Amino acid sequence: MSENIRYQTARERYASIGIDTEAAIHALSKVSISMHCWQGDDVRGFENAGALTGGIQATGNYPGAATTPEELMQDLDQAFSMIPGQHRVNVHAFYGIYENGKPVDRDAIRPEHFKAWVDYANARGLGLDFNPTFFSHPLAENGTLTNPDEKIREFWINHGIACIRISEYFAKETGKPCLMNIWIPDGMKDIPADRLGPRMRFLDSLDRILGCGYNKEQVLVTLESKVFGIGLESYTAGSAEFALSYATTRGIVPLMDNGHYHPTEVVSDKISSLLCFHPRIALHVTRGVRWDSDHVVRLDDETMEMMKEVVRCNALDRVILATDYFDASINRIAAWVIGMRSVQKALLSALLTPHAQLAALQNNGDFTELMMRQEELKLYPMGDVWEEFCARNGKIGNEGWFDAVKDYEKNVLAKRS
Ligand code: RNT
Ligand code: ZN
Repeated sequence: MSENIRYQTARERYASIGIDTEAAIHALSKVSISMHCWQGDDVRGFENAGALTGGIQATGNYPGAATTPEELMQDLDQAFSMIPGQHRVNVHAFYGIYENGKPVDRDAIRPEHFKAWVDYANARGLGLDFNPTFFSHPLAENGTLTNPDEKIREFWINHGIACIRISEYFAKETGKPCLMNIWIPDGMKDIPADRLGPRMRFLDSLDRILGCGYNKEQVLVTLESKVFGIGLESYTAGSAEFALSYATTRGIVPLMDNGHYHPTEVVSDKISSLLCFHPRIALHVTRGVRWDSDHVVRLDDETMEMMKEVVRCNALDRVILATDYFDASINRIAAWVIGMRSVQKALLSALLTPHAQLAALQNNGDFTELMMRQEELKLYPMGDVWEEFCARNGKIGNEGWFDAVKDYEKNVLAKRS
């Protein structure tokens, strides 16, 4: 039990509205978030780092990006040392580690190219998730799983199957299920002449990937939709309707990235709809500013509302959480830490909300009191509970963590070429 006086006061304060802060801290300790490895190197990967394509962009020139597996893993360690809790690492297929540094092509990647990631994760008790990489490749220029050229489409189908094998390997070696997320950028800059054709090819490609036969308990395949990409403004084959219908009919897990909808649409409103029909859903938590800009996640209204939905739908074990953003304009370690901690703070805020009481007000039509309570709750002492949660996890719960980032920047990042 804690001696911390501020925490004890906060605990009493929350108890007065029926909230058990101990239960909240306990629940938060159990939430594992899949942290995306690609914040550390601006989505470059370990192949020969050509341009980032696929309609996504990491803007900024902050010094110190990781350029080798050793650097990226060292940076991940640094970030995890400031993030409370036990999490997972989300790896993309172009982060394989090859003999003599010579990459094999995407259709030929094998588990052995990812052994270093397994060793990394196992030495730290982390889980591993995986993603086929359908971008930043010469054969992705005219589409991947929708490509009208059957040979190229097959190349990408084989990439998808290779990734399922690697995901199985991750699950087996870590002893934890591996989520494998499929996202393709395929689309059109300008008005298409055929919208159905690419979608039917996408559907067929997905069926062929999933048809390879795999252990569905060990590998959770998710499909991520999108509304548009840079240079792909007019048409996206894997739209929301396509992805959700596909996931529903094939029994895979739908994945919503909150940057992938029209700017006034909110994922917080979509979570409960999907939970009515899907045993599990997955989220990429990001922050779009005017567009799918993948800014670092902050403790903003929508992040809090999304996590509130997860908690009040009693779905912490049904919603699989991952971060997905890439900011190259600030210290990348800090970007990871701020984003992950923001998701956790949003979860804590949700866990410290008397959902049943508020729902009763809604059901009774007491909308005035509902609004009043929702507003008053905002100034409850959540920060004191957060600091306690961090302390119990051996982490600093306030701005104090940033000193280590500055030291690391001076001693490690600044020395990189
Ligand atoms: C792109 C998608 C996708 C990627 C990663 C790198 O808009 O959000 O999830 O960010 O796969
Ligand atoms: Zn995403």
